[in-house]
Amino acid sequence: MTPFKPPNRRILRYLIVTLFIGVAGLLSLKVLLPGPEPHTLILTSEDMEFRSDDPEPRFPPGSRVHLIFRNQDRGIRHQLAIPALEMETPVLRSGEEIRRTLMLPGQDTILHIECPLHPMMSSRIIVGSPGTVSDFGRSTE
Ligand SMILES: [Cu+2]
Repeated sequence: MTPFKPPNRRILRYLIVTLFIGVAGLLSLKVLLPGPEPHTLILTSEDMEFRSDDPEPRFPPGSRVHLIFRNQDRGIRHQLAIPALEMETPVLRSGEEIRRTLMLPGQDTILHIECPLHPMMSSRIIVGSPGTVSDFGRSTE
């Protein structure tokens, strides 16, 4: 019977340390390198609708978007959710505003925006040039 040979601990430790340094290096590069300027999207809720200056906001895949959501509906609470990004704001009272940074998917798609309190409210963000590309499970008609 051959005796059990434990793995060489020095080699193991060397591999773990190398891996750790590599990952740390990559992470710091990502933090230090200036990425593309984030985009800004201002959405408001008015008269039970989502509104923005651009009725069909479009951003490149993988971009970072600073979302500003303002509830401008008098006396009505609203919420903003983007299910495909698993993102949901708290319920905003009239006059309240919230900011979120969104990381858009890396592929062309359409992100649907909803108000969980009012199913008739909807909007969308176009990512890239989706055409008939799947938009996370919903048909693009
Ligand atoms: Cu609403």
